[in-house]
Amino acid sequence: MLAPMTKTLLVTGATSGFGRATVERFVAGGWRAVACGRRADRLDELVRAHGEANVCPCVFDVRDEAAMRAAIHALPAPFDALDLLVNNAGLALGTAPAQRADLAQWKQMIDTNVTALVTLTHTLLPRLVARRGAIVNVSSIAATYPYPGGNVYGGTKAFVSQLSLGLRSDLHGTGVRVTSIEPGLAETEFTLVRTGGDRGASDSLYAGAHPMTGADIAESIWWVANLPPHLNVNRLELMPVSQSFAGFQIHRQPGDPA
Ligand code: NDP
Ligand code: 8X3
Repeated sequence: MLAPMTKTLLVTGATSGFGRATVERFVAGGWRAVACGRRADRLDELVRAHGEANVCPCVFDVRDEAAMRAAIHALPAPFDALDLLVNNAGLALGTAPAQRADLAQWKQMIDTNVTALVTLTHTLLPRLVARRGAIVNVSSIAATYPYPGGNVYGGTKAFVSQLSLGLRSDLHGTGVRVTSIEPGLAETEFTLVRTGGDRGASDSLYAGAHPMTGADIAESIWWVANLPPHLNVNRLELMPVSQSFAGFQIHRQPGDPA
């Protein structure tokens, strides 16, 4: 009997949260992983834990197109034969209402969550088409449900969700699968980053909520990627049971007639 071929995935944002858990889940399942991020020490930890044959560190800032291209170009065999791209690197910055938001933070979210994601996808598409591979884009419930202070973050994730559907259309007939994963509350470094390092704010958001974990999201990515090749999950929305929907807000003017 022929041994099953080892597949390779590339995960952005592999130094933390969903990305790190995804690398760990896929390596445990027999894949090899290209693990990307800016914090080289964390990528080295992954290599030490799982071995050089299974994890290839790839250090670059996703917003730096030249660095990204150089890093992808330098991938050694067999890590250059990609079967799956997980576009996971991303962030939210701030929770201020639009009228008080910091424009630099808005631009950083757009540069990271949108521009870098499309640049890397465009770069890797020929390889993915050649191997009838797959793309998993990490979007968010914020793509669909607005909330106060979500403004540009939600906008970037709506882009990611809609781009995923558009890619499905364009890749029709190529065998390449595309999925948008849309998680809600999950405990990672996400809130620490969003609040500029406010550990108290992060801890109190998750306290008592039994949020999802990186491992939960990694498991859903694993499931999507390992379905039979004739099946495509277009979008997958996940929340912890503790999270659900609230109503619309209504601002009442004191003294206004009914
Ligand atoms: P983390 O903050 O734990 O991880 C974010 C990852 O993105 C890190 O590995 C970080 O790597 C990487 N990253 C951020 N900016 C850059 C950059 N400029 N260049 C390279 N890498 C970058 O958060 P999560 O794991 O929660 O977030 C992963 C994705 O999931 C994001 O897209 C987020 O929007 C999305 N998401 C998160 C949810 C949650 O509740 N946690 C819910 C829904 C979606 P490094 O800093 O080392 O470069
Ligand atoms: C992260 C989930 O609800 O904080 O994308 O926007 S939320």
